Amino acid sequence: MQKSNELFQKALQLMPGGVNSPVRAFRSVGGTPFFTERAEGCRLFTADGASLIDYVCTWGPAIHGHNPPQIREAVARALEAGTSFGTPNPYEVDMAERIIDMVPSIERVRMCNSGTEATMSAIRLARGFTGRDKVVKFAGCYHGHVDSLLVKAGSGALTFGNPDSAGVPEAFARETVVLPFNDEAALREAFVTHGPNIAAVILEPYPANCGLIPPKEGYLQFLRDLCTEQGSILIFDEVMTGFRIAPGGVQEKEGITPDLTALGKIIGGGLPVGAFGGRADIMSCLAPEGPVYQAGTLSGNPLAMAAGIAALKMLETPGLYDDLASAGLRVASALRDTAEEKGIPLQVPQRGSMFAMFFTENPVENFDQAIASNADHFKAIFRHALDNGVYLAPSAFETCFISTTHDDNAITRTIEVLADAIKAL
Ligand code: KE4
Repeated sequence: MQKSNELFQKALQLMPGGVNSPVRAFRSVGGTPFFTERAEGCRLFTADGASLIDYVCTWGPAIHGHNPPQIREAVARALEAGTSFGTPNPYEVDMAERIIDMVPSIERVRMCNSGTEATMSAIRLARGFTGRDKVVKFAGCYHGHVDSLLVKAGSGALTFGNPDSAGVPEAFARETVVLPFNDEAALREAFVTHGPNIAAVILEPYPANCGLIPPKEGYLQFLRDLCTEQGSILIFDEVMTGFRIAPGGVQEKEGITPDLTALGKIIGGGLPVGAFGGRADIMSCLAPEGPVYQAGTLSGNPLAMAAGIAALKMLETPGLYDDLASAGLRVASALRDTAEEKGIPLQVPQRGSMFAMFFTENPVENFDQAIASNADHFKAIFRHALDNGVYLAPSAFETCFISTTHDDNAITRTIEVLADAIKAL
């Protein structure tokens, strides 16, 4: 790791934590990060010549693996015409049409440059549309570094948010009500207390930023019905799950129609992107049609659109989602079986090509249960895997992703390495 270490020492002098995004610093798993020089298919190739089977997939976008020729060629073609125009361009129309066709609830859409921008804008839109101020979120759900969403519950079923980051004024946090996920009583109580002032409820429909926590049977429908009853906007943050769980995301899989959806990651094909969209009557409140302002210098950038359009086209491959889900189930089942043989309490929630590991006795249903799991065991698994050529998400509170390029050899090797890691605990 000599070259990576040298680069990291230099990076530490230049960038806070030596990174451009905190989780990459390996602070929660120990050690220092490797530097990647090239990525191809399911593998990262490090500055020190190592080759790693990658389950981070650049945090979700690389559903087709790294550097697929279809995306590379689409970007190269777009690049011939220039990098950015600052005017409407044909790619934006193509992208908007595809998103509206693929995501059941989206009638109109706005492109932006990150998932954070998408959720931030959806919240502002919901507040502008309803004239209400409060927003309900769930402990453990991450929606990007939006001031008003960087808050999490104290203890107890219902609390005012306390800032989870310096720099977030108490006044902002007070407008955020943080609840435990999968708890219908807490939701009902929040609406009894704040109902007429709740602009929106925002959630990851499959929370995947605290490991992976599937919703209980009926919970999403309960949320939908309560928001309808109370006139609050239901926002699905599908930045991660959109186009990953199904072409139309979790909302297609579960048959739930949110009012607004935030998107990102896969629709950029690896380039910076975000999008939000939903009911036409809500979206018509957005400038320049309506009073809710939102903008972006590079929103709808032709290179990002070209990459994303290529990625969306590739999702039309017959059997793609079934194959991804089979691979996810194969890994999850193998890990469960090994842990059971070894007598290690391990939960491996898996949805499609997403899986996580919680070292704990019982299925995890909320954030408090997630953080009670054995993070030291996860760190040991992470380290053993990395030392043996398998790169898992560098935190117990992230989710792993499988791509269409994780072939049988890669999955078989991964299962061998992770089984050895579990046996060594
Ligand atoms: P970005 O602003 O990072 O593009 O998207 C924020 C975001 C919003 N919503 C969900 C459900 C997300 O998962 C994310 C970003 N995900 C994290 C990791 N789980 C990105 C990695 C990072 O922060 O470096």
